[in-house]
Amino acid sequence: MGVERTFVMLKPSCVQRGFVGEVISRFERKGLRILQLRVEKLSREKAEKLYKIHEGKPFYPDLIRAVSGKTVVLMVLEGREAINVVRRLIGATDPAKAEAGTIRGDLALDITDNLIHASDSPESYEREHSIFFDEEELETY
Ligand code: 3AN
Repeated sequence: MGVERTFVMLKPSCVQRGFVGEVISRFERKGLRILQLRVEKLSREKAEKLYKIHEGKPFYPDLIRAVSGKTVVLMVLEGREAINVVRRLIGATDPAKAEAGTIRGDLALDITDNLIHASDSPESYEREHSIFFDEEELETY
């Protein structure tokens, strides 16, 4: 696998608990490059687009409520096997089961508000980053 890009959203709880710097630092220390980074109040419309695949699941209403109208940090990261690397750094979806040393393993406990979202495949990356960023906005260096 070569160089990839991935989309990451730091959820409202990550911002509110003051972990933005810590999380970005973990990505940078790993060697990932930040191609885009923005702070935004997430509209309900964009939240529903981002989590469209979960529509109809029991946790969907809580998930949308937890992120809509609240401040999030959006970013595109680049690096070798970035999609899998970022998911491993983040840890399992359920923070109670996430390995110690991962972001969720170290900093989260609640499954609905598990601090971070990251793309799980190249197809998800394409779909998700285009909700928030224009291709020409992505820096390269
Ligand atoms: P991940 O965030 O690890 O990619 P997904 O994409 O399966 O996990 O789930 C998206 C979000 O939906 C999770 N970050 C979490 O907030 C919520 N979620 C997933 N599974 C559950 C569940 N069983 N109960 C409550 N919330 C869930």
